[in-house]
Amino acid sequence: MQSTLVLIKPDGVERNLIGEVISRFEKKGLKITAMKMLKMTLELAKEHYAEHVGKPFYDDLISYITSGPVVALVVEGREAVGVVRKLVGATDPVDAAPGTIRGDLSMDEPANTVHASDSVDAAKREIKRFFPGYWNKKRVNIESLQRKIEKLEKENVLLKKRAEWYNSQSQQMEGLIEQYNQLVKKEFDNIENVIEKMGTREVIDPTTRVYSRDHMLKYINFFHAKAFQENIEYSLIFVDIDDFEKATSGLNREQSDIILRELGKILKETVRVPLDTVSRLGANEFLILLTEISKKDSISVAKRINENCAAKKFTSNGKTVQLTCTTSVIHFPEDEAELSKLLENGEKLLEIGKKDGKNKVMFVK
Ligand code: FUP
Repeated sequence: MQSTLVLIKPDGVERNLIGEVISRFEKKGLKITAMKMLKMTLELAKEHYAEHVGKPFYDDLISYITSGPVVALVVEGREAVGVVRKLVGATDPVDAAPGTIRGDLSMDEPANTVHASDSVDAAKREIKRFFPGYWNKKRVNIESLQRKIEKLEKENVLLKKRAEWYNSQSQQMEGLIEQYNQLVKKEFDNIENVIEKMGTREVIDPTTRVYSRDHMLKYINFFHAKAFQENIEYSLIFVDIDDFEKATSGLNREQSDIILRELGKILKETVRVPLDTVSRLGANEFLILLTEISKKDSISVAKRINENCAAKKFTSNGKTVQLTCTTSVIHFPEDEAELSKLLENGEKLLEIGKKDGKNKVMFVK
């Protein structure tokens, strides 16, 4: 990048051509980096035109250049010295090509509108002459830019180091996550094996989210033995939905499963979970184990189940469904002492109840 000195001479200022001249440099793509208006002293004029001392036009030149204000500019750009000289045109405006400043705007010497440095060395000297601090400022600017670059380079190195560190951390993390996933998978496989060995895959019925039939029968077996040994009263309540197919006609399997799940929820809400255990025995049939309860209270629970079911408006796929249930209550040890008999009689009572009508509560009188 070069800098060069331009003077808009007294005739240019006098004829209001400052803007015109500057705009030609700017339009070309050069940059005005310093500018001031001044009246050249005799001393400055002599220094500036020292090379012309003794020439016939010298006196005229000096008296002309000091006759009025001039505008001094520093113009910066790639090959600025030569480019500006070309834009300015030949010294004698009569010879200057059209399109150049002198070619377009002047007719006389020495009033040829502009001066421009004729070499890089001259530019350096002349800029210093009119803008004594210019090069210092440039140097300071360059130095401060260099300092900034050094700082950025250091930061860049730090950032690269940090990025490497994060990379290595994330690789380690990925390794750990992989190890963890493998452990979890192993653990899952173990659990699957245990469930397999227990003979049932499902403790909870996925449709209704109450206990599965398998789980319930195992649990009742265990609980019955305990109740027998420790003289604990308990009841089994069998719950069957009346005419479920008919009530849910028009709904597909998934949609009627939603209603079954709702009913499972009502059952859990009606009994004393976790003291009591609700399970799904068959398609539309549930079995509930009520522990440490009298027969009378168990019958009340069965009635409440029927009431809660009848009061509920089940909805699925925009269809509202009303349901009733038939329930049977069988009590240990009052009604039966053997578990197989308890189960058998509970089912029988339920069958009798269903033949008898809907919404019945059956128990041994
Ligand atoms: P330039 O570098 O184009 O400004 O030209 P020079 O340094 O050769 O001349 C300096 C100034 O002297 C010119 F701007 C015009 C003036 N001059 C005359 O008046 N008569 C001449 O014969 C030559 C130069």
